[in-house]
Parts: sequence; C-alpha cells; structure tokens
Amino acid sequence: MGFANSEVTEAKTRSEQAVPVQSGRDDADDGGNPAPIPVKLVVAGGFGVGKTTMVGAVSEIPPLTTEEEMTVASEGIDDLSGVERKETTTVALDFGRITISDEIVLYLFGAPGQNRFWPLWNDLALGAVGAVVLVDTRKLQEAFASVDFFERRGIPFVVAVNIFDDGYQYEPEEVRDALVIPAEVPIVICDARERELCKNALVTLVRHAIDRTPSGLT
Ligand SMILES: Nc1nc2c(ncn2[C@@H]2O[C@H](COP(=O)(O)OP(=O)(O)O)[C@@H](O)[C@H]2O)c(=O)[nH]1
Ligand SMILES: [Mg+2]
Repeated sequence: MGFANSEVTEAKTRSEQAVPVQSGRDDADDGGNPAPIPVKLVVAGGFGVGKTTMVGAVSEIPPLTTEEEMTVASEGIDDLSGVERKETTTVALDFGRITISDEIVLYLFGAPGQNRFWPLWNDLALGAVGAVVLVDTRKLQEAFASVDFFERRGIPFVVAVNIFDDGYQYEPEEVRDALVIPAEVPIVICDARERELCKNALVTLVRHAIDRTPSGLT
C-alpha cells in the first residue's frame, strides 16, 4: 500500500533482472555429494512483529543482527504501541542460515520494519525465492504493506501469524479475510521464539515457492 509509482516501476525492473537462485549443484563435497542449493528468503513484517526473534530462533549459525539500543531519537518516529518492552531495534538487517535437507540450505534475511527502511527492502528482495510475512494480530494493519510489497513483485510469500501472549488468537482463515490474502497463499500459526514452528513456516514457504515455479528450484 501507498508506494510511489516510480518506486514500484524501479522495483519491477530490478526483479526482472533478478537471477533465480540456482547454483551450487555442480559443486561437490569430498564425498562426491552435490552441495546444497542456497535459497535466499526474506523475513518481513512490521516493526516489533518478531523478525529478529525468528531469525535468531532458527539459525544454526550465530545470527548476525544489527540491533541497536533504541534511543530517545526514535521517540515519536518508531511506533512502539504494542511493543513497549522492546529495547533494541534492527538498524540494517538480520541474517541467519538453516539447513532444511541435504539439498537445501536457507539463508534468511530479516528486513528492518520501520517505514524509513523501505528502500532497503528492494535490495533485500533481489534474488529472493520467497518471503515470510510475520503478522502480529494486535496490529494486523501493519502487515498490509509487507503483503503488498511481495504481491506487487510476484515474490511467493507465506503469512506467519506470530502469537503474542496478550494477542487474540485468530484462526488462519480469519487472518486471511482480514488481510485479503489470496486462497493459494499459505497461512501458518507461529511463535517466533519456537524453532520448530519457525522451521515449519520456512518449509511451508519453500514448498509454496517450488509449487509456484514450473521447473521447481533445481
Ligand atoms: N510473547 C511473544 N513475544 C515475542 C514473540 N516474538 C517476539 N517477541 C518479543 O517481541 C519483541 C519484538 O521482537 P523483535 O524480534 O525484536 O521484532 P522485530 O522488530 O520484528 O525484529 C521482543 O521483545 C521479543 O522478545 C512471540 O512470538 N511471542
Ligand atoms: Mg528486528
């Protein structure tokens, strides 16, 4: 929602240039097994929805995160409603890695949620096979921009509803209706702190992306 036309045009041009992630299959480890395919995924969503938490929960390497203490400088700029206990904020991105099979290793890029970082999202989306849009049901409306971003660029995405303790627990189909998510887009219930639930969201995304690609990822 609310993207300037010029930005959308530029992003479309860029995504047309994006080279689908392939690669690696010719490389072999010492045992002669093909190297896993690297797959780039983006973890997106509004400010404080749990992106950094998710990347940290699933990453098998220490997640690279560019968190900074929030300062008074962000007062009145970053919307802290619903995330009053949040003390740090991602100023560039989160990065993590998770191997989901012998054949596929996922590289996760957590996007910074504040509106002022939108220009960075275009670069993060380059070459991405898909995205997880994390949703906080207490602030559903904040998901619209992320959903819109990936829809406009034709990047496959899944919606992961991050359950917060004080949030109303909607059924996935209620979230689909509220956010006008197309029927083919998977919606999963998640807890960004739980590795297995996050992994499930990522596997669901990879399957969805493969389904959407006529020749699959290989
Ligand atoms: N109760 C609950 N808290 C969460 C969950 N995910 C994240 N949090 C907390 O919400 C705050 C914001 O999360 P963070 O990952 O920094 O959000 P980001 O801005 O999207 O990267 C942190 O204090 C997290 O500990 C969740 O699934 N449940
Ligand atoms: Mg963050």
